[in-house]
Amino acid sequence: MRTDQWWRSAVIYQIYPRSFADSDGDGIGDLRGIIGKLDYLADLGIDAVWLSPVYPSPGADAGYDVADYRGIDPLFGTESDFDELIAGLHARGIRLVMDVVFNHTSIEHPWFVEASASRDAAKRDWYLWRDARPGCVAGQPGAEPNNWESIFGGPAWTFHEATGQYYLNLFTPEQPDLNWENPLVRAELAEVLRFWLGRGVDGFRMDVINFVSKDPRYPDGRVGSSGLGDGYPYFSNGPRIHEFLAEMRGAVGPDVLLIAEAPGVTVRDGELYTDPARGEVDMLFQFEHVGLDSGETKWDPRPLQLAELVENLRRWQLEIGDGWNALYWSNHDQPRVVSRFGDPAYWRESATALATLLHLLRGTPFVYQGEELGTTNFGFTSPDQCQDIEALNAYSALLSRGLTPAEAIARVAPVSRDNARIPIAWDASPSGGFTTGTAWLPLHPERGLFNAAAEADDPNSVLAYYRRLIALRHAEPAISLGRLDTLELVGDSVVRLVRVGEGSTIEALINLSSTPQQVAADGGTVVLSNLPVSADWLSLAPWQAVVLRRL
Ligand code: TEU
Repeated sequence: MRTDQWWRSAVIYQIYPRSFADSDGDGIGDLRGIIGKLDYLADLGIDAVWLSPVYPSPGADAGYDVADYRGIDPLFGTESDFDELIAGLHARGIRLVMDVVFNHTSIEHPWFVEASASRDAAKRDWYLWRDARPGCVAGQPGAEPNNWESIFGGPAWTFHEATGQYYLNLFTPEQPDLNWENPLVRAELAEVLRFWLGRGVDGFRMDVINFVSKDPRYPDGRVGSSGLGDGYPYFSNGPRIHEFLAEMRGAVGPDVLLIAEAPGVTVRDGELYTDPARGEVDMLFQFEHVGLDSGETKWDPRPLQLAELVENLRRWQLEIGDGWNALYWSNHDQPRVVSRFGDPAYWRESATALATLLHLLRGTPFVYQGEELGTTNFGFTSPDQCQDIEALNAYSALLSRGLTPAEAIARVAPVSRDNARIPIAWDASPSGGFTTGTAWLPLHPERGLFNAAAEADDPNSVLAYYRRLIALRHAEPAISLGRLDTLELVGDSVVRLVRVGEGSTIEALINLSSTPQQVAADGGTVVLSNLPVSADWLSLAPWQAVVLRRL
């Protein structure tokens, strides 16, 4: 059993290092850039930082293709910069969570270099090699061992000419999947966790960790509109996943925070993964609520039904049992929430209303860099403004399906991961105070509106509201530890949420629409609101959120 569960009342801030702050003018954010912003993080009041990968990487998937699990990419700084970062965080009472990408390595990782040298290489079995489909000519289209589609498009198998076999890559061909059936692989990965604990880190966010146990039969999946098969039922939450996770927990001990990123989990899976009695991981990122506004693929948008969103959140709140949710609207893979579930015309109000809903739920809220400033989507008009492999592949696939360039970019722009990855605006200047050079992705055209300098001293800013919201969670055990009593949609667009703790009850009324709404409230003391509260409680302005302590 855990002794210290600090993360239950914590708020965690995600840093995507290449877009946070650039200290050396190369246009790419780095560790010294983060060191320069530690007081900003402390002022925000967050308890921990989750740092997206800073390991050596050729960058096929912006660092999620790791070539050395124990190093720091010189792009981001030196070993001593890392030590200084961790010391600076700890000095401010902020913990550090590293991102570990253990489902796959980079093709440049020495393990893969060795494994691909020959069929009888000592490390051959560290990856998932298979022969061509029986009766097919290896290397020819359709000869892949099965029909699984890669998450970034195209077949999930890459033919390796030199040794005449295929390797599995659920993401890009530059990200070969590791073979977790091999105990040496697992032992080595466990050593990596212990290495970083030795460097002083406090926890790990485990990238697509529920993909590491594959169904050993590798069956074909159901064929979708792309002509390829859906392998999810066979690679996600596979037969040995709980055993593998328990093994990783055993390697780090009970007090290290483990966060699973787990696409495709149901709430029942989530309960098993995060059940404290089982002790596998402490919390979990699931994907159901960020799939409610798309069809078969993320490039097929459909309007969000608020009732569906509220019902989905409610289910994850109530059915996770003794488990624990990681709460998020955004991260480096998701578009900006104001453009997605809010209204850019009311960017301040909708940013703060959505934040209120998320931060009043039971679980650990995550703030993705720039979310606390109210940042909106970029509004991409050309693929030249994007760099993400997923967006660029999707753009080409849409063109080859007969869409015009204008139609294709219109489908990609609202959901491209680049929306989250454009640099943070620290001020309104042309470089946004992000770099003295040329930023690796374009700066936001509206950085005059949402930048840290403009918001820092403005009591009505989104940033100031996030500070109050985070402080409220720390001050109010009903929010951090209490149970969820009610989460419901009142009328078409007001969310009512009630949290009950020992000796106190907190209620929130949140208008998630751009029209005024009438509500009936039981009354209480206002502890937080993003807009002036009407004297009679009865009217909520567009995107108004009111948090009350019940009498
Ligand atoms: O993402 C896992 C994942 O399946 C999705 O979030 C996916 O990246 C995308 O959003 C689908 O539209 C993790 C990382 O967060 C992501 O950045 C990596 O690209 C991916 O794993 C591979 O490591």
